[in-house]
Amino acid sequence: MSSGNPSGADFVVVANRLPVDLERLSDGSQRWKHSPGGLVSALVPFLRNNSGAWVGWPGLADSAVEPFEDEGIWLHAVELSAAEVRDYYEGFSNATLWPLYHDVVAPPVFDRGWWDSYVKVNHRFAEACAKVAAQDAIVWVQDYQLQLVPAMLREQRPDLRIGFFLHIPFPPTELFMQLPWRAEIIRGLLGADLVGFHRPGGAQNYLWLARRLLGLDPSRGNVGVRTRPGIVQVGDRPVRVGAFPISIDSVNLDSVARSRPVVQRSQQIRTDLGNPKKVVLGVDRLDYTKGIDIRLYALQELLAEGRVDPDEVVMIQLATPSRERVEHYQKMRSDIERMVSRINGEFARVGRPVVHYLHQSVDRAELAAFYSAADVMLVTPLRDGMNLVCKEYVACRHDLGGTLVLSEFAGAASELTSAFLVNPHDLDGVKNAMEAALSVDPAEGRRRMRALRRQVLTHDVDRWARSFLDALGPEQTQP
Ligand code: ADQ
Repeated sequence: MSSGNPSGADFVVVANRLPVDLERLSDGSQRWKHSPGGLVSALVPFLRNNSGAWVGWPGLADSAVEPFEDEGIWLHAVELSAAEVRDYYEGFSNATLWPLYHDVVAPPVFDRGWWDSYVKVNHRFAEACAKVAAQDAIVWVQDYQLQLVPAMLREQRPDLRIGFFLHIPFPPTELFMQLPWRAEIIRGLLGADLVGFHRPGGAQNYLWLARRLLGLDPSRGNVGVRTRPGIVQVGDRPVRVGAFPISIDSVNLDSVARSRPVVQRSQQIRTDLGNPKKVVLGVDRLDYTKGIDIRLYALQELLAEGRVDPDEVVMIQLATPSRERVEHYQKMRSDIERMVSRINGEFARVGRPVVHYLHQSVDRAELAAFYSAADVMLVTPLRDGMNLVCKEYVACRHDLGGTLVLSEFAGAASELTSAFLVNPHDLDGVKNAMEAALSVDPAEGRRRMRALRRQVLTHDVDRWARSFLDALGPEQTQP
């Protein structure tokens, strides 16, 4: 057991990915690219003020990288082989856990080889973190790829204060019970002092499973846990379990959307579209949980029934390429692209497509311009831990324009109650909500948007990070 690292970092974030991506260029050389997500910007102040470090995979297989400092934060790369990327990441993380935790909207694959790789790679992350963390440091482990790290790390470094946050939904207990390695995952998370979920339902499911899977019979190798509201008692060690709904850097995005170049660009987008009466927008990682197909079906039927006029309404779907080597994603991409061409084949005119589909990532300013240009924003996931896109849309609408159609199955639905909430499994309900959003009375639209903005601007990602870290150990971190 290591006795701790006196010269190490006092605050360590452990995540599957580093906040920078290593890219291999066509000439064989490599370079780092910043990937400025909300999580990174929320944690940067804590990292800088607490001699912070970040442990993660740089995004390229078989890349050994020495630790280096980037903008005041030490980055420690964990190396993964090509086989580990296939088995731990694309396999167990994205073809077992991802579908299982999203209500099995695709069938999860249970493969013992993938599980072995998941255990091995989680060990490597725990070891890397144990080396980097100073005595009594705070460690914050992120997400479903690393659920075994808390217990593995506690075994090596009992001095640490360990938090874990799950960014995706935690599933209903009946579904979780399908997992052959269910007890191992619950035990892995119990190594933390605080386990956080987006929604109280996830926390409750976890508490139930801890009792059911680990608490019944200590003589059979169970740890003998007891649970009470919000706490699992592991021997004399309490593990707190709670809900911490994540958000975005709302104030910053609001000011990006107000900037002159973004306002001009958003007008330009409408002009480029031929100044339609209404612009409808979808923005997603191209993932089968996001319900992109549902909104396309709904649009197609509304057009066919004459409830939407193709001369007046244009839809834009921005889809970031995602997990392109996982088979299910390849099929979904071609299904969606077929639907887009079918709608355009039936309803477009020359120079006037009804659906503009961009399988591309755009930068933050461009994204803000799209949000500002859209009259109706469609966010229709079958299941989503939170969904940040809907919050980003709201943050960009300082003009109180725009209407949000939001799935009840996104974590954000419990906060954004002034949206047009829909059940994405109910196609008629989605169609009705789209029609209502397209024809909303302007005063009613402004009333709804004002309420949405009040929520999003007062609950930002900084507040989320503070509330988690306060619950984990308030006296030890400086914001
Ligand atoms: P994701 O599944 O990635 O996150 P989401 O929360 O919507 O889902 O975040 C997607 C991010 O990607 C947003 O910031 C969005 O702006 C960006 N994005 C999407 N398409 C883009 C495009 N074409 N160009 C540029 N940017 C694009 C997981 C969980 C969510 C949870 C988050 C955070 O699945 O439920 O909200 O983590 O915890």
